[in-house]
Amino acid sequence: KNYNIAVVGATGMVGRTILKVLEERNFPINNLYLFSSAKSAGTSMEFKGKSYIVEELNNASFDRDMDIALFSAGGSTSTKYAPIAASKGVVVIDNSSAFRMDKDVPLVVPEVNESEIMKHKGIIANPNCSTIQAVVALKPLHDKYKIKRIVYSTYQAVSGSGVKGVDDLKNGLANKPNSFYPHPIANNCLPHIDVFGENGYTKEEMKMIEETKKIFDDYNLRITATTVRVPVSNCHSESVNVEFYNDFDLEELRNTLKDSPGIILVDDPEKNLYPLASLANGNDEVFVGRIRRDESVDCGINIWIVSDNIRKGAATNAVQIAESLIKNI
Ligand code: 11C
Repeated sequence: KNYNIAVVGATGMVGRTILKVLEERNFPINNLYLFSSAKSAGTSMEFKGKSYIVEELNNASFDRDMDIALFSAGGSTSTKYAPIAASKGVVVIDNSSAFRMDKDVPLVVPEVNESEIMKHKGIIANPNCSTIQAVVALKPLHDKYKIKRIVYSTYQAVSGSGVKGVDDLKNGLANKPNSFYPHPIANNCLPHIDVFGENGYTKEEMKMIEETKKIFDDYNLRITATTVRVPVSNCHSESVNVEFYNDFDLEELRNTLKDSPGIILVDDPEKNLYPLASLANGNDEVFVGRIRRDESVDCGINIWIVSDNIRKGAATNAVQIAESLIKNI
């Protein structure tokens, strides 16, 4: 069977990558509908050698025979239009943070909690990019050794901010009046992603903390995070300190990661081999390395996790959810 698919936010960085991933993975599509804001409507886009004109999203956009809508147009568009699409029987896979913590909305990374997908009531949420890559790597370890506490420290690429972030890095050192970041991103590390909350944490940090708990369905996990924007174009890197309840054999732990879905182990420091943004770029897997015992606690490790935030962190994860969905509809 082929499916009628809509991509909302088709002209954006993630939207374009969704189209690329749908094409690469030969997703069974019958009709494809592309939507954007008024600003980009009318743009012509290619999919499998055929041209499509992007339509302006409006209240009647979902009045057609559609099976799945992949939304990646920001929180306010999702808040307004995802419920409209869902009310018309279209299953929404939403990339924004609008519905992630809603208890009726599954928050899914297929390698981790695919079975949540079919509990949906019309909307399925794609987690934040920095959360996705972390939970892919941590899931097999949580299953085997039971995680007690996680300390996330991230080194996040400017593509996480979309075109505006990429332009800031390209524009170099000058903090021009129309810059997106509050400080120059070139030659800098900004410990500031999204807005600050009353507890002193940024929204990005709180997303990592709360989304991890929801995806693992484990609200006893103790998690803290510091998220940092770095002058890298694409791919988020993360230093993750994990403490377990149960002891482990380091070699067995390493093999567990190597044999788990969606993970590529790159861990041969003597040959200078460890995950890098330049290695992960353009790939769908989560790269894991620098695995070593945290000698300051009884049962803990430090690991380094890198993945393409636009692909596995957004587009690919959404398409994987769609692939899982069509196995069941
Ligand atoms: C960043 N993680 O790198 C953000 C981008 O909630 O989907 C994605 C924000 C989100 O800036």
